[in-house]
Amino acid sequence: MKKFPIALVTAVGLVAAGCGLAAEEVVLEPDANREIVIDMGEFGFGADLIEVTAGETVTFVLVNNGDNEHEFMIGRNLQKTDLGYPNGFEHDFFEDGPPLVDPPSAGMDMAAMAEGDMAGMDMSGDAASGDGAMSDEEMANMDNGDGAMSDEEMANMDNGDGGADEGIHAGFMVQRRPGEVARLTVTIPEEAVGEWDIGCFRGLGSHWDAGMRSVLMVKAA
Ligand SMILES: [Cu+2]
Repeated sequence: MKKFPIALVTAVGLVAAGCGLAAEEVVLEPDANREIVIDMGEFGFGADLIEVTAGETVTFVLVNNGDNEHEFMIGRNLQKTDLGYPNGFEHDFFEDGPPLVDPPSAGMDMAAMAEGDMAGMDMSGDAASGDGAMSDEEMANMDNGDGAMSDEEMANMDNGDGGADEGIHAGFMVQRRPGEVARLTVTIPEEAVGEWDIGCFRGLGSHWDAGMRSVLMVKAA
């Protein structure tokens, strides 16, 4: 008999906590057009939970309503650089093949790039300007005269995962500048049933640390 009141109190507490969570939690599901509109900004995706069903084809409409460039990645097992910056997922949701992205230039497969497959890359930028010569100013900037890198620079270079630079992560990502939109369409694989993380790792992982993450729940059909 002594245990009964205690059990009752616990149950009431759980119910109350459950109600609080339900009121605050933003859960998104595909709409009638099979679209899920994701509000990217500082710092989040506008949803605590995104629910999809295995076998269905959905389109994530990724809208950057923020003031910074953001990215959208899905995976499991958070990965960090040697310096401790979160920089992607060990298991990429799209590792069996990239999704359809519109515009295609918004999508980047960092794993494919690491393997030397540059075919999908947009090389129309500076690299193609091809004048083959540096200006005097560029030469002056390179020769900063101390002849050595700082320890910090060395540490950043030697992180063992191919670079600590902004945006260098394993896996597939969609990147959007402020005001830009991209559409990512994917048929959810049957074997993807379960829980996944969605994240942005910009700013050396600071976006993730600031809460720019969400959960993707894949339900069985
Ligand atoms: Cu971000």
